[in-house]
Amino acid sequence: MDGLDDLKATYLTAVATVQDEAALEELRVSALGKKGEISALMAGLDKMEPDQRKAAGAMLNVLKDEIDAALRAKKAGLSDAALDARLREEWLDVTLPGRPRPRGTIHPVSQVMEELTAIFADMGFAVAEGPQVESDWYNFDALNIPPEHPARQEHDTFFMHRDAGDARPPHVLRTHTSPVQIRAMTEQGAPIRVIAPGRVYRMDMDQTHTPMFHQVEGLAIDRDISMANLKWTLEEFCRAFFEVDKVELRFRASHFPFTEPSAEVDIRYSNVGGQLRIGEGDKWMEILGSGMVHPKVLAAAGVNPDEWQGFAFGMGIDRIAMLKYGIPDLRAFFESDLRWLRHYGFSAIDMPDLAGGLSS
Ligand code: 2NM
Repeated sequence: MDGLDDLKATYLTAVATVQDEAALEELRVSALGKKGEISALMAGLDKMEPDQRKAAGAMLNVLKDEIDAALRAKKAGLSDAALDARLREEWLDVTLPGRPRPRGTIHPVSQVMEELTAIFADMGFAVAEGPQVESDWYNFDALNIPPEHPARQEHDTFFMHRDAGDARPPHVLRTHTSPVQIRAMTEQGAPIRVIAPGRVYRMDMDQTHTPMFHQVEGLAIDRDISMANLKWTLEEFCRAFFEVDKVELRFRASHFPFTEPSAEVDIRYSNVGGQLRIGEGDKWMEILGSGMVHPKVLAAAGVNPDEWQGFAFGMGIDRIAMLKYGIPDLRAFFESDLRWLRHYGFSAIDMPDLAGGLSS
């Protein structure tokens, strides 16, 4: 076996001068890989006489071990050097000040909308949306409120402009989100379970009313939905929303054009030194309106009232936000006062969900 010393010298020199791990790997393959130089020599042992083979085999093994050891040592050296280089490059000054929290906050109305969406989604309700400028058919007629119905006056409607001589009834700013439910029923048919949260408009402005406010309405239509399902759904919602173990609701017979029978719903609460507590005490507060959807309303939305029935309800979001978060004055909601927003606003980084606690 001539030339082994040369071979050894060549490889050891190459290993010593190689600059990076990729080139080192190439070197390993060309020496010790399956088709490498040393492997080829070892394969040649087969053709030797037994005595020769033994001596040559021993020498080749020594050579192989020496080159292997040199490769490994170099590899360790290169990766140490690479780590040192990274550590020099990727440093972090831990004495720098932390990043400030975002200055903006989530408005209590947005927070409450997210909360109630999470609760109703958990009960199988999808969110439906629709236009804020509505035709009077969707806002009134489809809801069993014909042109001369007194409810049209009670709604204090904002009317859009019509040119003089244009006899068509003007569009309106929607006075409730019910038109969204009519659209959802018309588009999807029955069975259906949706909530419609959003802005609504009525010409009213005092201590407890703003001309724009927020409402959420719910709708569940199937073959045998009853007032019992309505009661359970609303109780379950109130328990989750107000984050109390016990709530008590009281249904009072009432009247809406779009439901029959209709009920206004009160919730039990106490007032201890100005602190309102839901679910205890001897006071009742009206929080929503509800009922079984009127057959005429189902028919207007293309749903056969002989086959389908169900409940609907509506409540004011601003009011339940005030109630839950102890906000005393409704009008401050829409004044964009930064001090108020910082005080009553919510962190933008924790969105409400049922598993994480709604408002924690
Ligand atoms: C309420 C009270 C009772 C209601 C009815 C409907 C619809 F579109 F399905 F007919 N949506 N919401 C409803 C029923 C709203 O708010 C006080």
